[in-house]
Amino acid sequence: MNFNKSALSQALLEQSLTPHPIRYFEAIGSTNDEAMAWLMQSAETGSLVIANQQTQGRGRLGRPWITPPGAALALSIILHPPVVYMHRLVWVGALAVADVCEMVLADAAPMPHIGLKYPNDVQINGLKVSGILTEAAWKETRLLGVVLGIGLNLAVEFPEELQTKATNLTAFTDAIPPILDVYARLVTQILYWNERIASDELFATWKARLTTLGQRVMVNGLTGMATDVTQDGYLLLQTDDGTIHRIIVGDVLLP
Ligand code: BT5
Repeated sequence: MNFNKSALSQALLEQSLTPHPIRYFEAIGSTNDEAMAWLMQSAETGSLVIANQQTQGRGRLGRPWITPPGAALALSIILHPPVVYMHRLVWVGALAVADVCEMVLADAAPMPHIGLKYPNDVQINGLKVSGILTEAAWKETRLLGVVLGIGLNLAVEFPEELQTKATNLTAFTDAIPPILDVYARLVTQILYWNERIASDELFATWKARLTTLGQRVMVNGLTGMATDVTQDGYLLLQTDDGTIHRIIVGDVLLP
């Protein structure tokens, strides 16, 4: 199944996503770059940049994120979280995507497993369906705002090196709703969790969905058991000598 680019336009998105200010692009380098520039011009909370294709999509640490035309969601939303909770925006994005995957796959048989891999992957049956990239803008020590960027694969043809690591929603159902509806649900769920950014509910739901906990993993060069996560976003890793390490945002690998 593919998603025709004619299904998206500035006018249709404005209709579906009222009252959010929107900038839509058929093709763009990175929606996060456009959103960051908009944020610096005082964009309001909830402003959206959406693209049908990204030619320079980015992951963390400058890694590439592929968004071929008409095959995936690519969205950046501008938010203004309290600075003490800004690390939680990754949780907001991940839970919103997980909710959307659950809604879209509600009738899939058998129901695949939707889980989160610390720190920022949404996985279906252990394969990455979505990635999340948050980028903050500061003026000296004042947080001006954050861009929450989300890519969600619908029908991406992956290069060989990703074929055993990545997946699409269309791999699990033939009944994907129109892409405009998927965007609308995603934005609704982002706002739902963003309103709860300070809540125990957000932390507990994120933690409950983390498939990383209870697994033996390798992260930042250390191997051990991922035992817990903390409210401030650390992963607790117990190495074989019994030491508990507090780790922030490394790449978690299975040893
Ligand atoms: C991420 O980085 O997972 C964050 C991706 C964020 C993408 C969104 S799209 C909208 C907004 N605009 C942007 O420019 N970015 C955001 P990281 O954890 O570093 O993972 C990157 C790695 O994922 C790459 O090195 C590849 O191995 C893999 N990858 C690339 N494209 C993928 C895809 N479409 N699906 C699954 N895996 C992919």
